[in-house]
Amino acid sequence: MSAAKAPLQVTVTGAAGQIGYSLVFRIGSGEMFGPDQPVVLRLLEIEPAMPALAGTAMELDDCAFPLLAGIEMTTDLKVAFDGASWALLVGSVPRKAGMERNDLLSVNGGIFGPQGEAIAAHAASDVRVLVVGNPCNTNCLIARSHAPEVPDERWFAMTRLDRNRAATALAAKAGVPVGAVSHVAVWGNHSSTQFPDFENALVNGQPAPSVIGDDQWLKETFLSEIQQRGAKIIQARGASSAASAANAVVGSVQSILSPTPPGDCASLAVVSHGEYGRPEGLVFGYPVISDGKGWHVEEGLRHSAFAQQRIDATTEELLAERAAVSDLLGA
Ligand code: NAX
Repeated sequence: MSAAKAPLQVTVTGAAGQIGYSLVFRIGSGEMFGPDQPVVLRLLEIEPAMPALAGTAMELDDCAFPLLAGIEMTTDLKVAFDGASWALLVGSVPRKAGMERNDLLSVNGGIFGPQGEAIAAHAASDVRVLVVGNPCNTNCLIARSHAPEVPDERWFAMTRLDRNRAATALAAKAGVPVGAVSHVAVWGNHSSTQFPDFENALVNGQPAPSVIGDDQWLKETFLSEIQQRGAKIIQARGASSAASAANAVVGSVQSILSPTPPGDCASLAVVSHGEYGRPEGLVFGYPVISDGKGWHVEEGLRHSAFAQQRIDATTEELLAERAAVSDLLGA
């Protein structure tokens, strides 16, 4: 019999929040890292949320998850990231009425800079970081700039929820189960300028545009539905996406850790090295291929002038965000 694996240290920030309340159970159950991988949850919160976090931890205890080897609750960055192999940065300050996007960027910069420093100083040498808290691409850029020791390929921001929304919409339009849709990637920013790439998406292995046969729907209805889906959920639920966001965190991690099926791609925002002519250093949504150990941005995809214009627009937005936080960037 092989020896039991050592527990994996997994940090979740903002763990008492809505997404955290769904996410930590899916990690504790073993769903994220597999049925033979024990985990220790390292849960970071701010002081006012510690009582709620204690409640979440009680519920984790009450699940009696055999793979949950420990729960650490803390407000201290050093404790939170100590030995972490995965840092899931969910906690952030939501946009409040009257707050400009630039205010939001700088408030969150104040959170993600110190977290980047703490990751560099205290996390495990194999740490991987997934930023969920919005604006996630630029928060990831800020954290990474404060942790230059952590290689570029370990940083990710989440576009998976947009990808899942896009896959579901394409499947509904084509009249097929969602599992028949593949190779869906969201390009650029996780914001309303994102480009969910329907041109390279596949339905039963065939190009989605030819299967769907309705260009106008793809260019207008589909794009705006995916770009505005988050706002629609808020309208309906009175709160932003939570369970589906946690589900997308699970999917993002699995898409990094598991080989990408042939003909498919993962959708992740990663540090640009100039792929497809995007500026270096931006945390940019791309199609990604993983072999289970490493990953690369998928090469050789083509875009129409229409798609290129959208990709350029989301690039411009990310450049403007980077300029807005320039004084919060580290090295
Ligand atoms: P909540 O407001 O329910 O929870 C956020 C939690 O973060 C709170 O418990 C708060 O106390 C904590 N927090 C705040 N500052 C902190 C700090 N400095 N250190 C540690 N914890 C801190 O938000 P929730 O609905 O869970 O969403 C979390 C973030 O995910 C938001 O920024 C949200 O915009 C973002 N989202 C990102 C998505 C994506 O696809 N990338 C989709 C879902 C979601 O909108």
